[in-house]
Amino acid sequence: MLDKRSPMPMYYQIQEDLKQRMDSGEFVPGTMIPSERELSEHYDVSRMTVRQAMTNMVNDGYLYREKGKGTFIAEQKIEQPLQGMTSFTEDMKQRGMEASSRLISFETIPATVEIAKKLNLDESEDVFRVQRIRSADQKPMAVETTFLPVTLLPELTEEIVQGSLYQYVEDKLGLSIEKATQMIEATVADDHQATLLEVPRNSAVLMIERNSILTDGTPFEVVKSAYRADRYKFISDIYRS
Ligand code: 16G
Repeated sequence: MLDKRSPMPMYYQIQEDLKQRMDSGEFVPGTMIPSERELSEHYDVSRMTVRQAMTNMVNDGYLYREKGKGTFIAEQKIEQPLQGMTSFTEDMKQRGMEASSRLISFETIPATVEIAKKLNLDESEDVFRVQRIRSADQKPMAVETTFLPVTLLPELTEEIVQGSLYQYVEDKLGLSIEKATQMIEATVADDHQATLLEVPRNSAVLMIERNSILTDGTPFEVVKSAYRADRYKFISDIYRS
């Protein structure tokens, strides 16, 4: 089973074996994995070694523990490429998942100094502030707070933002979205975010801010999103030129 002469540590080989069994479909999300004792017998290693492998896999989000019950296979994380400027609706569709939005708030507010600067507006000019929970197959993935200039999208309604914002901007308004600057930061969910994302308070979340502009250079959105770190990982190809 494990190669005891390999320079790869035993715990690492166990992790790889368990991941392979997850990929092959032997262990589906929600399945309880065998106990530490059973695994140590199965792999013929100490319980300490099994524990090390389990702890690493819990920390990496492959497994989760439930107090008094056991250790279970977690949902595989969504791998989100960082290259293309796609919308949440498009991302989910591409994966064969159904995107949905639950509107938390929709209001018109005077732009703060920060938002005015980013949207190239005068201070106190009106902006829409839209807060949505973005879900994939009915499971919450992110809480998204979007700021949009009222002058650019004067007819925006609550109904529109329950569908795809990018589809509305491009297909209905005929505007052309060019690019965005995106920042990713690690934080923990505050009480409000934790409730909306259905995770325990202080769970890891990835805060992503996207500042987007149209082809004529007009900034059209500032979006601050909190993504569940247990459900998402971001990948990019990089080149050494
Ligand atoms: C993504 C974008 C967000 C954009 C939204 C539009 C990130 C971090 N954010 O969630 O900036 O407003 O897509 O999605 O990728 P929609 O067209 O489905 O409303």
